[in-house]
Amino acid sequence: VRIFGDLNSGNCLKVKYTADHLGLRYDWTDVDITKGESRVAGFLAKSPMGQVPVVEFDDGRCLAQSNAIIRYLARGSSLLPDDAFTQAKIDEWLFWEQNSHEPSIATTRYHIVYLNRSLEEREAWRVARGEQALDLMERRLGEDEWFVGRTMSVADIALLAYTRLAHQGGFDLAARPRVRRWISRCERVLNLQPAS
Ligand SMILES: N[C@@H](CCC(=O)N[C@@H](CS)C(=O)NCC(=O)O)C(=O)O
Repeated sequence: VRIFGDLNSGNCLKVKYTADHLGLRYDWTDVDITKGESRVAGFLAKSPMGQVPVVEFDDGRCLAQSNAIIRYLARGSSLLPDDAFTQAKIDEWLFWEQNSHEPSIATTRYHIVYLNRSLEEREAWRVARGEQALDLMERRLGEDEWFVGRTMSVADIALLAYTRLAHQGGFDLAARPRVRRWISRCERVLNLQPAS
């Protein structure tokens, strides 16, 4: 398979973490979104959504949307148990991540890391929603070590990508020890160095 992505993007890193953990062989093609490379005709032919990540399979079929991709790659592995209700609980977190976590935490980081805005320019409503999302994660991790089930699943990978980079958007995890321990737990399993 070929993965089209940007290694600074958490959405793309979700796909890398999943593929690496599963030991999948893939070619990585860098797409520079700051130069609009995901909006050119050749890329739009692979995904009309015009965003990375996109995965192209050997038979030419393409798949976009990070959480759809990791869910598909993980089928048959411990990252996505077969039980239908367990999968639905994983989907709960995947949808929540896209609706309530990524638009606040990832977008705030995007403004700072990609657009070079200052911390003072952060949008208050996104900051408030991001803080709420992190608080909810802290509460959830008071009950269990993983978001769904007794081992790491794609729900953890989807949430990990931008949570471990949240400080780059000015979010402070100091008062969220369970989230910090969960990040370390995920990093150990995925063999990742702590993010700077
Ligand atoms: N919901 C999508 C979001 C993808 C997304 O926002 N990709 C960004 C990078 S993180 C992108 O390609 N931006 C360039 C653009 O929109 O032109 C997913 O989860 O894959």
